[in-house]
Amino acid sequence: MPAHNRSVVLLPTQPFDGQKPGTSGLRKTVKVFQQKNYTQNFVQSILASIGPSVEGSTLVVGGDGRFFMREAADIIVKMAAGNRVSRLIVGQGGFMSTPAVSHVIRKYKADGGFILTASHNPGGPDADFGIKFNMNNGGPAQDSQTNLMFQHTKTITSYKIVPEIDYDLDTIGEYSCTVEGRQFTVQIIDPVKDYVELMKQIFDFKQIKSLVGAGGPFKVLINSLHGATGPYVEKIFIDELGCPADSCVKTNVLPDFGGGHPDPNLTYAADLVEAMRSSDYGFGAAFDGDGDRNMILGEKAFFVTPCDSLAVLANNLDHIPYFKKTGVKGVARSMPTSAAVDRVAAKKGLECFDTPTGWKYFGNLLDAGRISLCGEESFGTGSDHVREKDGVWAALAWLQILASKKCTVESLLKEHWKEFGRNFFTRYDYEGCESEPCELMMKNLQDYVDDASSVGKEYSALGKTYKVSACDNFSYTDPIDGSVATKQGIRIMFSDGSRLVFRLSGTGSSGATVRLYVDSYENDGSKIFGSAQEMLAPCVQVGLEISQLTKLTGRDAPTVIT
Ligand code: VG1
Ligand code: CO
Repeated sequence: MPAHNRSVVLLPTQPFDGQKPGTSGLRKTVKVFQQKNYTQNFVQSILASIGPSVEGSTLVVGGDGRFFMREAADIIVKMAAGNRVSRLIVGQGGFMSTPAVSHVIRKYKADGGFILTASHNPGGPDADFGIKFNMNNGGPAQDSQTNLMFQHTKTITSYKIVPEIDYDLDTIGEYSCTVEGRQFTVQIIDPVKDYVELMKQIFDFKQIKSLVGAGGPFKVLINSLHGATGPYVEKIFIDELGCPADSCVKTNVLPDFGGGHPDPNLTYAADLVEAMRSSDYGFGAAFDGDGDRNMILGEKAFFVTPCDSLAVLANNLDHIPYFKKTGVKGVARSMPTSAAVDRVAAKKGLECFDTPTGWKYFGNLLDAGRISLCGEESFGTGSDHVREKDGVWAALAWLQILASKKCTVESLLKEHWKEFGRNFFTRYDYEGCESEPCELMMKNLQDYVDDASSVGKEYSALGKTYKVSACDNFSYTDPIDGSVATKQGIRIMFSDGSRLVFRLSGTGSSGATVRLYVDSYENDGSKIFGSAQEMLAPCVQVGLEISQLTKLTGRDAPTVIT
């Protein structure tokens, strides 16, 4: 029998405002999480949302290495004990990437898991922290669950904790004690091993190695942006696939991500773009803080938009051993993502779904076996192997296809455009705006879509004229459980097939971030290889005109263009 019999302590607390989980978990500045009882309140509310089955449950804990992760992991260990959880499976040091947590929940049949991350948001004492909770399918808690959490944060009066638990976060092993007569175990595991095994089951590593291993035809450059993929990338690309050690950079996980934004796009992963441009790498990839996002680049930094990446993968899944076994079911994309993948689905006779922004909306479709592949324009790509988007998986999927088809990134994409036409896409982000004018802008846009006379209106910019053919605020009914999500983004469609989408971000820690998404389809062979920014510039102008964005936010240029 374990030596100590610990007691649960009930500590009084008071609600904090604003503990409402957003697109993906609760994200606030570290300073906010460090307030007395702030983290405890939210953790207690998550545990309470599970209901009576929290007693005797097994939960997973992992985080992306950012500042405050270890403190939060320790709070969760002690509060899980206080709430009669039986077993916690914790990544060594509190560390595990988001897709790896999803896999570990599924593999060990846990009842859910905490992910300590603010994902692509910066880290450090003056930056962001976050807590996500995933369910027993390994996927993000759905709206009904996060609503329960939020309700609880508004009425909380106390939380349960065992102030002393003997365990060593940094040493792999099992630590058991007795809490009020019941056994409580903290199991510290290698955060990388299970995930690497999974990747080896999904892909043919030997074939990828023949492409990228020492002496192979392709040099790769993988950039972890000092985020959670670092240890996974080193193990997979260097140890398993035999890439030279210097082909993986920024793989040391830093609590502040080296001061940068761990967000794999052309702005925040500019060093990857630069290195690819000035050298002879055949493939480049970068991942975000918690390892679920990816950016794919070809030779000379040829950029693959996430929308196109999804479509190309959908068209070539049969080159990946996993899908040879499971077959390819349907596909899904978030609404703002371009319809490039829809064209592949149509050709292959696959079901295709259009869901709201956020991975949680793919969960039911994946669980029901309706889709094999899904993705978002925000650099998220994944499949039914886990219930999160998965950056390293996406890079391996691309490499497998390139190795199997013996082609380059650019030639694969250009062939794709020739066959299907091209969905040009761009996203403008206006980060850190004041909330009030942004809310006003969204209200005005709501009035615009409610106004019957909007359809038929014409706008001209840069020599092009657009006529509104339809507009709405996107709402989604889940085909599996019938749940409804409303107001998921203003859509303005034009008669030439172009589209504007407006949303406010749900992942920021303060203020507001406006996202303006623009896409159009082109099938004219003389235009499909043109520049997306040039192609979409007139439509962007129209978007700015309709929304009055510049006037309302005071911003004449976006923070990031994707
Ligand atoms: C953003 C993206 C969304 C993504 C979410 C979480 O949400 O647009 O597609 O699922 O981040 O990604 P929002 O509400 O800010 O637009 V991650 O990698 O930050 O967990
Ligand atoms: Co992320």
